[in-house]
Amino acid sequence: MGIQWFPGHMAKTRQQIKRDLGLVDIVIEILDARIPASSRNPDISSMAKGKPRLIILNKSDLADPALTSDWEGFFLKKTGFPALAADSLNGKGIRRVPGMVQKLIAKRMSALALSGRRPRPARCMVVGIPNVGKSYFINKLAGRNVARTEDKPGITRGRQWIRAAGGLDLMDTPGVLWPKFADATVSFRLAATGAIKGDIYDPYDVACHLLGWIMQNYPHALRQRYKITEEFPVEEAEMLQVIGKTRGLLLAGGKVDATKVAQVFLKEFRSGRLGRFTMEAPEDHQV
Ligand SMILES: Nc1nc2c(ncn2[C@@H]2O[C@H](COP(=O)(O)OP(=O)(O)O)[C@@H](O)[C@H]2O)c(=O)[nH]1
Ligand SMILES: [Mg+2]
Repeated sequence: MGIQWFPGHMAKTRQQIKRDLGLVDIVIEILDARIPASSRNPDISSMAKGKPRLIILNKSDLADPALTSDWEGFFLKKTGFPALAADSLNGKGIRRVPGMVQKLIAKRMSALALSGRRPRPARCMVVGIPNVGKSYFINKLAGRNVARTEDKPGITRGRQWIRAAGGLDLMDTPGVLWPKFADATVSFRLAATGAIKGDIYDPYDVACHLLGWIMQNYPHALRQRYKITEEFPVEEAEMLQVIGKTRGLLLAGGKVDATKVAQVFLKEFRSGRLGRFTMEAPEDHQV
């Protein structure tokens, strides 16, 4: 499975983010807790060099809690930046953000105070790949519906600030970074989690691949969800057939509607109904 997709406005967006970074005290980097390595755009580290940073492992409600905790420790150890698990849909973890931000920029703020400036809120820029939850995170932090829910990279206009509790000002437009499709595995993980849209990959391929991965790594989740008691078939495609039958997803004539099963399966995975999964462990990655 390969995904080739390089939007033309990527370079422009990067320039914009670089300019905007000059206006902020700290970067809040949002990652997907299910794929912390694949959802990370490595360019941010060179772009935001020297800036304090807080890493958010968002969608942690969908991720394996033990691995999320491993990732928190890993990021702190390897990058020096603290990582915090959050669920921006329900607001879990969000309350800890202002305190962590203030701590991370305390030195910078006291330097400002020493040079005679008046205290001001901490200016934060939220960055991350599309669909990682930047808008939801901003809205939860600000306590109202302010951030645009659609990503429109490349638009230039005056920057505005959203006042949030705990002495934070958030840049109203998050920095949208494109994921890096480094290899087929990364592309697959981005597709499976829904970071990239369905029109550039085949949902059936992704569902089969994902099914294979879950059969290996979280077999009990499949058994529980689809009430499977017999031994798993070897082939993922056959497994999709089994699920299709138990779900009654049949075409006229009684054959399993494989396309439909693939869609349903992906949806159940992404919504958390199948369970909580993390597709990457820190020990397999360098950050
Ligand atoms: N389960 C879960 N879904 C989330 C979370 N944060 C965002 N979402 C969902 O992810 C999708 C993309 O969120 P959005 O904030 O628009 O992403 P953005 O493109 O980074 O601004 C939306 O459908 C949200 O419902 C989270 O913490 N948990
Ligand atoms: Mg958004």
